[in-house]
Amino acid sequence: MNSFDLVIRNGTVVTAADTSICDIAVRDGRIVAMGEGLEAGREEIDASGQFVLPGGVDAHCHLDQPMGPGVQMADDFESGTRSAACGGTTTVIPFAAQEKGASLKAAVEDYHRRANGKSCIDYAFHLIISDASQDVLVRELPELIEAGYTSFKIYMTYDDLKLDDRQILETLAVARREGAMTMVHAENADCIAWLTETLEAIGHTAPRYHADARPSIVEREATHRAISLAELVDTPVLIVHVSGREAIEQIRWAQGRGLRVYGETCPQYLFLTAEDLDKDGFEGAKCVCSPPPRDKANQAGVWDGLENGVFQVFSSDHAPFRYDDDKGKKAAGDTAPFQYIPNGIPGIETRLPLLFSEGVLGGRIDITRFVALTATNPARIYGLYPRKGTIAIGADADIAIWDPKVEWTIRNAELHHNVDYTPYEGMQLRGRPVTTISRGQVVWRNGQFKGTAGQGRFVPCERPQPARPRGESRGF
Ligand code: DUC
Ligand code: ZN
Ligand code: ZN
Repeated sequence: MNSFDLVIRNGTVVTAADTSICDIAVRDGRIVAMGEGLEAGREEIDASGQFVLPGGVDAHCHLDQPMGPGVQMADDFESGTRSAACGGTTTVIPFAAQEKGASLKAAVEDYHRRANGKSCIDYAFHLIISDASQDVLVRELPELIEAGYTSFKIYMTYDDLKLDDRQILETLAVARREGAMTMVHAENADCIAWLTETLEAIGHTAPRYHADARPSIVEREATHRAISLAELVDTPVLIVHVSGREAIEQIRWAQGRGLRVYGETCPQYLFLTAEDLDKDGFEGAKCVCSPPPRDKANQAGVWDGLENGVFQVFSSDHAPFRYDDDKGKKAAGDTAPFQYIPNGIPGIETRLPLLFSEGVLGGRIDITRFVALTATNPARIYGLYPRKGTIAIGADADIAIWDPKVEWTIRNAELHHNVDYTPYEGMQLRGRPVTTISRGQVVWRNGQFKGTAGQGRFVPCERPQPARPRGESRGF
């Protein structure tokens, strides 16, 4: 009788630290042996000439997240995780979002109902705290952190989500006491509101003015403020979806001072510019996301940040709204002023291939950094490592096998999400995951999705930092 369920042979196995050519054996969904000439498995995959990478961890994506009236995300957990798997991702961390005035626990329960029986790959949840009431901060949040929801996002903009500085401080203090990780959407709400009204008053309402309403300075100021508030509380903070040089300078400055400040960026800031919002008619709405894509010089700055270590995490920020749909980008009509266009673009399946092609094969980052940015670092920062995000004995057998020789063109018709467009239509890429394995099961092979809805499991997260009880060194 064979002792291994699966053996992957002769691939170039890559972790965040090193590469080596070896075999990997899988039993009961976990990696149980690595070495040369391992004994036969019930199933065998020859990975000669291919890279064997940890499956991607997409630590920032939005799936089936309830939106305001009349707006609906196109991807639920089934279509969203199917699309992720076909792009080499094996773990997603979307958001359970609290509604203002409602319970955070109710949001988590609701989100479990949405994911359960549908997810094709494993998942954890971040929380979104939109109402930092005493009940949420003192009771609900500590209990949820204890139960494995150990990271949360807070917003400095969007009327239905934003916290003021005092509320941010109180929320950061809970993160410090309980050992959680705080993610911050850093844009100055008042600046955006004022600029939006000013633009509207002179009739500048087309999609391209979305970028003018949210210039770099608005992101830079909020990034600096978020860093300062986190420094005051002495707790780590991760600035999400960083779009360009000015915010990067703030993060680098903070890191240089020894603060635990992390940075995340996303494909839209490498591959899109504000010009993509300036298309005929309403087409620019396809690329409306916040912060907005900037210009070529900022793209270069984001590449530099990936190369030189300012960024630790590369996520999709997949926010799936259909274009030609009255619940999607056209929810307020196809001539709606930019501020009524749902924010976000799809990218859960294209995240890894874009960075692999242009970053790794383009010679900008080496493949170990690719693994760090897309799998190992997010798993570490959010408390999933070493179960997720690496290839090691004892880790879950979440693996993506990449063929660096495949050349292909991104076509929305061939992607697996439920969105009717991709902003990357027609881009020519090199390298692609040819096989994706989720806890030992092949879910994507040679262009075919092989997974099943419901095979993905919820994975609770460990605390990313030690809890520091109130009064340990400071009063909070
Ligand atoms: N901005 C966000 O903050 N979230 C979803 C998508 C977007 O563009
Ligand atoms: Zn955000
Ligand atoms: Zn987001």
